[in-house]
Amino acid sequence: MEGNVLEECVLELFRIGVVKFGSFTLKSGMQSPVYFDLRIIISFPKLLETVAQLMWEKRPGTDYQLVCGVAYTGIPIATVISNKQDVPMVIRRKETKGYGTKKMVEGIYEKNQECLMIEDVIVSGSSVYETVETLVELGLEVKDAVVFLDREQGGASNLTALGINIIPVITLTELMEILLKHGRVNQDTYNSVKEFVASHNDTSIVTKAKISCKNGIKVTDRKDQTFESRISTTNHPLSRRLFKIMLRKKTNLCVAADVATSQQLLSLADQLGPHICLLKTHVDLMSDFTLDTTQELKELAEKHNFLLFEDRKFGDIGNTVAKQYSGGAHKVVEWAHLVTAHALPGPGVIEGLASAAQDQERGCVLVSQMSSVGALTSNEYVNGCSRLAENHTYFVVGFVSQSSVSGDSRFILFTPGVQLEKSVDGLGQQYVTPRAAVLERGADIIIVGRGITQASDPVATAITYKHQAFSAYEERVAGGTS
Ligand code: 5IU
Repeated sequence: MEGNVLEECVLELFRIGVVKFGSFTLKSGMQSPVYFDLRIIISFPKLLETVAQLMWEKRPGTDYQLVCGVAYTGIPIATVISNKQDVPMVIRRKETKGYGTKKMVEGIYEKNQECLMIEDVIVSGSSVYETVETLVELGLEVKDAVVFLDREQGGASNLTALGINIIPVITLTELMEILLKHGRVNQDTYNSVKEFVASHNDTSIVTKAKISCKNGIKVTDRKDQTFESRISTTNHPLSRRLFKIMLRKKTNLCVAADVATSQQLLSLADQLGPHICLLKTHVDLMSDFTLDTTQELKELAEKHNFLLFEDRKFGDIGNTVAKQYSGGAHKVVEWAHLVTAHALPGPGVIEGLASAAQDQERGCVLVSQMSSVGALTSNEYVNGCSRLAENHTYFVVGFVSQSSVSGDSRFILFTPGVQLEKSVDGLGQQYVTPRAAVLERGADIIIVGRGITQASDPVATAITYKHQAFSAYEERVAGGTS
């Protein structure tokens, strides 16, 4: 019976133009002789209902508290399932609002609820993976994903390896068999698709970390690993130094000294030095900057054992950033261990900075997400940053971010927008507490500016931030597996 419903459904999908033959470029850049475009299903409500029913019947479990459709075409299918089966639904946004994972998911949910994923087509499985990853980060249990069509290009095995059980309603081969049997395609078309499937069955996906599901996949996420264990996995000498400083001084606090004079900068560095692992500067704010100031700063950094971090946010082509970094009045490369860079220009910005650093021990931190309201750091940008970092581990130490943008334990996550109370500053800055930054947003190091520099007692206040952030880190790794 189900066989007939499925066959009729496939023939109907073919009739309305969901299945196309020719030469198509897939999202991954791969050329394919067949394209399956289920997006138009929303124009055929009855057929949409059939598709949703066929998918629901394939669910392996019996006790889902939620359904979630992968954007975009999974969403209308999941909506129909949710409505017919009376199972509440959640939606994961495709574009981030630029902050926290929580804001990426709409709908009401509770930790440990089991969610069934719904997707129209899988090629490599990356869209399913990204959606599951967000839901798992929020504490939901996601084991099963029903997809309408498996294009048999490696997606199912990619996801199985990550602990996600993929159940297709139909594979591309089965779909072609139905079309051939009913004379909708000829033998040549059938053969060309078969050959394509046979020669394109091993796509891969880039993953942040393995998904932690009840089915026992080991969590290897950065957040769960101690700084000690990360010393041996990172290959950047400055990351290793920073981990050692944090452990020795029991501090993951970076102070942002946005001050106007050398005297203020040096005084803060000396007073706060014992409590910080890193001092972040904007030396272009200073009216009396000279290289003598940086000489004294370097001495204080040695005396108190912290590193220097100039937040210049380099963002031009390689040739220009190389000159900006080594030249001008500030000669940043000569004194700052770390600098920030935007990923917008692509690999050239990192290569330019690295060329100017020559053989000095220097590194950069990519701005992956910003703390300000309405930041334009989309998901695609964030993923692009991670890929850039993975390809340039000799120079990239980590990311400035507002969420756990990478599960890769080699990278250090720096989170600004931190104060003792959740608040805003009137010019777009948004603050979370040190605990929330470390435990909810996955920060390794918190960056605090005015919360400390404008406090009536900056030293006592820095000690409070230091304790809160470091104990949150200890709590985080105590809950981990390594
Ligand atoms: N900073 C942010 N948010 C960001 C990035 C950098 O606040 O997303 I990238 C900088 C700006 C300032 C410091 O130098 O971090 C935070 O200072 P306050 O804690 O005073 O807001």
